[in-house]
Formats: sequence, structure tokens, C-alpha cells
Amino acid sequence: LKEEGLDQIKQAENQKMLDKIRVELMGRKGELTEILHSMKDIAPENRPKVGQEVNQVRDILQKQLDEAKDHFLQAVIAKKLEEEKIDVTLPGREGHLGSKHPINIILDDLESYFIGMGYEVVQGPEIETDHYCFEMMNLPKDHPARDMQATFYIDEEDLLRTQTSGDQARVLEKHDFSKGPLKMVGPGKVYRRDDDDATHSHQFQQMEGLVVDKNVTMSDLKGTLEMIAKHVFGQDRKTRLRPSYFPFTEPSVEMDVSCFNCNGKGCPICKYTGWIEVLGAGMVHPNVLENAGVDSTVYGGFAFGLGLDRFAILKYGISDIRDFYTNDVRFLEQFRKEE
Ligand code: FA5
Repeated sequence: LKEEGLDQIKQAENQKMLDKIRVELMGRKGELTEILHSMKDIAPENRPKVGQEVNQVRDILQKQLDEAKDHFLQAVIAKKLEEEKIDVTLPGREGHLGSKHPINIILDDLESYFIGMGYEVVQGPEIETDHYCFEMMNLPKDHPARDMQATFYIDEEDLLRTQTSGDQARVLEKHDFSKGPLKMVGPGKVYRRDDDDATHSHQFQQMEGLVVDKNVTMSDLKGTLEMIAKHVFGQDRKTRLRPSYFPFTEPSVEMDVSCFNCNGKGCPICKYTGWIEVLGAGMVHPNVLENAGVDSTVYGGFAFGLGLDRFAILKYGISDIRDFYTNDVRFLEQFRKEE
């Protein structure tokens, strides 16, 4: 049986044949097992000897089976390795890496600039209430200046915010002035029923800014705005402040930056004015402070709301604001070097 078994194992050509031999020899109905089962028919004095021999044969066959199995396994692995050979000289497949959106580049840069000057960054809700977006900002329901910003209303109280200025009221209500001055910026998306053109979009991004303390003056505001402009646009771009009107600031100003396209000479992008408006600002109106429970006889401050899309247009010389949201990768990829 031993010789026969070893012979069969030697002749097995593959794992399948080997499995069959194993079952025939050692399986439940295999020849060896049968011999072990028939031990009871052997004379008791011969049993130990026969048992020992059978066990020996079983061990030898088992060892041979294991070796053969290992041999087949190695062959399978070797074949697989051969088939899966990697050609390291092939050029790699290029993965597509996204790039940061130009507005986010400006946003991240401004955020860290303001954090460096001690401002905290807050995030207000895009679905804002009439209460925070308008009423707390000195714009009661019947105020004519509500027409300045065409609003998408959701219901009587909820709306898509037209400006980030509601963030001012939210932080003013919470700030503890005994712990120090309030300095915050609040970036985010805003929505208006504006007609789209090269510099206007129905959805754009603003960054609100608010500083409230004792003895804050208009020259602090002017200095801050000029610093921001120089930081983003460099030393050479011209800026100007124009008197303006906002219900929540008094006095109010707007800042223009000289047009990137015509360098101030006048072209269709700047509507032949030579300037593009980038932000509104002013000294916080006492009513805004009082509405939030801050004593306007002790505290005062300045606020600004800058248009991040306009900043990006001017910084990168983009001739149409709509390029920001049509998401053409060829447009977006140009800004990879700026990240
Ligand atoms: C405001 O929204 C005021 N909340 C700004 C403010 C804040 C004033 C704090 C005083 C104190 P205005 O509507 O002008 O103001 O918008 C501010 C800036 O957002 C503009 O200067 C411009 O840069 C940008 N902007 C306004 N409308 C659009 C639009 N349709 N598309 C793209 N950018 C716009």
C-alpha cells in the first residue's frame, strides 16, 4: 500500500489529482482508514505492531502528500508572478488633481491675514432671518433702503441672505466687552435677485468685517481698508474711497480699485468709469449697537463688507464673474500656481 501510494502521489500532475489520491488513501473511506477500522479483527497480540506500521505508512504518505501540495502551490505562485510581471518602464497613468477655486484662494489668504491681526472668523447662516439680515441692521420692515438689495424670500421671516452683515448683529449680541474689543470677519455666500453681467452675479461671496471698541475712528477704518487692498493687489494698484450710504453705517463709504483691464482709462468691464467697486464700509450706526444691547455712548466701531468675487476679478484679471461658477476645469486649472 505504501509503495502504491507513493507511486500515485509521484504521478499526480496537479492539485486536483492529488486531492483525489489523498481521499482514496486517507479519507473516511480510504484504504488506510479501512485497515485501521478492521483492527478489531486482528489478534490482540498483533494489534500494537500492525497499528504502529499503519501509522508509519500514514505519516510517510501524509508527508509525501504535503510536499507534493507545496510543490503545486509554488508552481501556481510562480505562474501567477510570471503572468503579472510589471513593466516598470511603462509611463505612469496621470491622476487628475483638482485645484483650489480662485475665490477660495483669496478667501483663505484674507482669513489668515485677518487672524494675524487678531480677528476671529465667524460663519453665519446662508438662510438668514429678516430679523438679523435687516431689522437688527437698522432696516425696519418699511425702510426704503430695503430696495437696495433685491431679496429672495423663503417665507415672511426666512430669506437667502443678501449680505453677510447679519453676522455683525449675531456677534455683537454675544460679545463680552469686559474681555476686550470685538474684532471679527465673517465670510460666506450671499444671494440677490440681481441681473447677471460681467461684474454682477445672483450669487456671490462677501466677507464681513467688524471692529468695536472704545475710541475707534474713521482713520482706523481707512488704514485697515488700504492695508487689505495693498496686501491683495500689491502696492501699485490705485484705490479710492467714495462717500456712500448704508443704513447700518454713518458715515458710509465705498472703495473702488482701478480697473485691471484698462488701468483706469475706461472700458466695458468697468462701464467706462476706470474703477471697480469692491466693498462697502463705514462707522457702525449707533442703532445697530443699541439693537444688540451695546452702549453706543461708550463703544463705537467700523464695519466693512467686501465682495470676494470682485477681489478675485481684480487680482487675477478675470473678465467675467460667471467664469467662477460655470466650473470649466480649463479656467480653474489656471490658478494652480497661485495656491
Ligand atoms: C453691502 O452688501 C453691505 N452689507 C456692505 C457693508 C458692510 C457696508 C458693512 C457697510 C458696512 P453692497 O450691496 O454694496 O453692500 O455689496 C458689497 C460688495 O459686494 C460690493 O462692493 C461688491 O464688491 C459686492 N457685490 C455686490 N453685489 C454684487 C453682485 N451682484 N455680484 C458680485 N458682487 C457683488
